[in-house]
Amino acid sequence: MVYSERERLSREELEERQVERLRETVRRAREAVPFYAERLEEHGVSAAEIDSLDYLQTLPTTTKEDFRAEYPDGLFAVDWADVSRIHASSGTSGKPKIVSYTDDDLDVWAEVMARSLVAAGVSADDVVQNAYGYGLFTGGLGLHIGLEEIGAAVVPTGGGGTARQIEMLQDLESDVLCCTPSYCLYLAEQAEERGIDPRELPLERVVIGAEPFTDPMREEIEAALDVTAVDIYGLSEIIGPGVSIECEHAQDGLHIWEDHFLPEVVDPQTGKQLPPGEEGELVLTTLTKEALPVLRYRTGDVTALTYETCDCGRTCVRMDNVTGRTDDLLIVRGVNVYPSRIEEEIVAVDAVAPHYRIDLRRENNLDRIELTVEHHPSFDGDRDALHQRLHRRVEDALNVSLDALSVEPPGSIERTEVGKVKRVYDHR
Ligand code: DLL
Repeated sequence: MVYSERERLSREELEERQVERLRETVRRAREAVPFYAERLEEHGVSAAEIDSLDYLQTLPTTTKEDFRAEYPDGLFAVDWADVSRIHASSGTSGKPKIVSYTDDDLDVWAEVMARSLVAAGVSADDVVQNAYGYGLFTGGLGLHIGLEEIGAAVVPTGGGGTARQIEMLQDLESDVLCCTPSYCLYLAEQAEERGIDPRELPLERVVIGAEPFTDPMREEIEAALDVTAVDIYGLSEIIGPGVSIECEHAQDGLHIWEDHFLPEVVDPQTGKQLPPGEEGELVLTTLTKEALPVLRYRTGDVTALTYETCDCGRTCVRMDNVTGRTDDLLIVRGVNVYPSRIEEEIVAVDAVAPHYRIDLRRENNLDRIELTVEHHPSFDGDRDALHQRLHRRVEDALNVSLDALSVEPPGSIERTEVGKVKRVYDHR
């Protein structure tokens, strides 16, 4: 089932629409945002010339540093009188990125979120518990607006308050839970601690996103709660959740709502566009945003695109599940280490729980990498043998030796109840 027939436009019709909208977005950015007027002038771009998507490559990019430099409202293309909503996304340091929406932008958000939820298999008959944080974070209100649009019964629990979350899941017999993947696992664990079998909860599906996770981690979630876990992706700078989502039908890549968000994948070093199928940094251009048009935003998220039509019949491009960011790369004694590779190895070992922590330190000018994991509550085998097996697995996968591996009892690693999980602690 699709929410809108626009999800099945022919590629020709879709591209025609994209070119028209790109031209309009560039015109708007140039007229209303001094930052873009200057950049577009430098790049010698005139909106009127845009007659194909090839033109995209000649446009300037936008980075998170640009958002910071233009804080709070330098990138807005409308007056405050026309702004209906503000959200913000905080990074690890400095001022947050402030993003704005007009009434029409909120309508677009409702539409792309409705398309996303329907693709995920959520319907008007469902009771949906939304455990993404409400407030400046786009997760809570973003999911909420889409759930209202499709007519589901929303239970707006927001982030945290785990005892209450479990109680609501049971008493209201929620069919769907929306939250981060790490919180999903935490909820399952907490249910078990309270003597409730998480697999017996009435949930049928979970809509997880807002932080990277690997496929083995998803399988772990599906098994823990006996649900289908659907991956939803988005970012505040572009709109929030609802940029793309997997369809429940195929669960094979995330459909990008391309008539609103135009994607490219580029080489993170050179910034050059890469062909479909090649992994690189996702770059997004908004095609319909009024309050905050964004040209070629360097998301920092690593993915690849495929233009083959999905089994579900949707024609829009799909992106791979995002398991990491360009800035996630850890360099340990000169060797590249991706946390997602470590995650895959940990989750593949049955006796180990899907919680981990990576600590990086520098001692005597040498990098140290330390990994902490937990064994499963049900594990009562030989801890030393488990330690050795895991040590070997992780080292083989990483090409760098682990300076310390500790296998701790269940519950030892701090859980994230609200917001996004932090797994890497770089003390260097
Ligand atoms: O996290 C929006 C969102 C809310 C998406 C709820 C999905 C569900 P920001 O706080 O601006 O917005 O963070 C955006 O989070 O650039 C990615 O690095 C990461 N991210 C978001 N969704 C996924 C996902 C929201 N499904 C940043 N997989 C993005 C991996 C994700 N990473």
